[in-house]
Amino acid sequence: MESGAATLREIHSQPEVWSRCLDTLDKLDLKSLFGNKDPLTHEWIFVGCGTSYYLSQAAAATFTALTRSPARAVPASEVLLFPKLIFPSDEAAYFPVLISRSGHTSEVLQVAEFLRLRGVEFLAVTCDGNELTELSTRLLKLPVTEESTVMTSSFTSMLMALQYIAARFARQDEFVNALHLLPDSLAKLLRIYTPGIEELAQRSFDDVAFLGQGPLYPIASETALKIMESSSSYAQFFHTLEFRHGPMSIVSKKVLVGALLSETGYAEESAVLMEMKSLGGCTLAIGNRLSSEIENSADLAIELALAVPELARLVVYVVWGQLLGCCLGLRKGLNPDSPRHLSRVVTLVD
Ligand code: F1P
Repeated sequence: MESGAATLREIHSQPEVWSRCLDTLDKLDLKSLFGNKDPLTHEWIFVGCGTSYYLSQAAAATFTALTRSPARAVPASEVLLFPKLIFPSDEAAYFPVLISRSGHTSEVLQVAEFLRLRGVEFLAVTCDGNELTELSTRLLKLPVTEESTVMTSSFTSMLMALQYIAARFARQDEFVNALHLLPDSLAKLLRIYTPGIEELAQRSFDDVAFLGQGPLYPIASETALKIMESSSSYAQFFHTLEFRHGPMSIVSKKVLVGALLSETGYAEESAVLMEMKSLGGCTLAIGNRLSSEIENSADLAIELALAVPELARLVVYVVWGQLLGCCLGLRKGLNPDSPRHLSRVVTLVD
């Protein structure tokens, strides 16, 4: 198979995959998954590794915003190494959500065993299934199959599913309706902006920094990870306004600064991107509505123009970094389908 073919196919398949997942969710008896684990009475703690950890962060932000009950996200390793930091109280009611595309990642399985030994029920969210499906009676398995090592459609589908659930808890049917608009919107945006991403990937960068605030911070993190994984390039991620506090010293014409611009913080966040452009950086702007100054100054500007709530846009923001990482890897003569040093699942031998 041609280098990167599986990864590119899976990135471009997301409109159809999202439609299929939404159909599955519409038919699900969500109550059977959660019973009395209402976010109003239980602290939901999302747990994952790598891409699935950033997914956890975006899911926790969504739950907190929609249900107005604080939710957290932690890497699986933190539960194993510092359990008292994660579960400080013996009396509090926690509801962990373990997220793993493969359902085979050692750290996640070890967390599942840790919880079972303590009688803590949890929800398992997966695509492939494997051992994780045997460890919990509460299971959300999505109809997503990926061949490639890096997670793309599995990331967006599992995040969308968790957003769907949060909206149901919050009784926000208009949010659920908004999610149903995304497959068609993404298909159109991919037709419009794929050439621009492919062109940007022809340039070589010494460093890449992706910026995001609020629920877009985990999306910026995942974007940088996609670029690291798919192209073996150096990429970093920061809260947008934090970039001024030191990291911006890296900016030059060989540095790409990508900003995932929110609606809430647009004025402050776009000012950072304009400053990085004035320092000579190469800039990529992704936002729902872009001002003319950003449109005219950015090396590539992607305007999503989605008529959906801000939180429902998260999965569309990440697609451009998935594509850019894959195109950068191909331009470097690598094969993003099997990235250097990486395996599809991280298994730790005892
Ligand atoms: C988690 C993970 C991915 C990473 C790579 C190896 O997998 O670390 O985040 O991109 O694919 O596995 P999973 O637990 O979600 O299967």
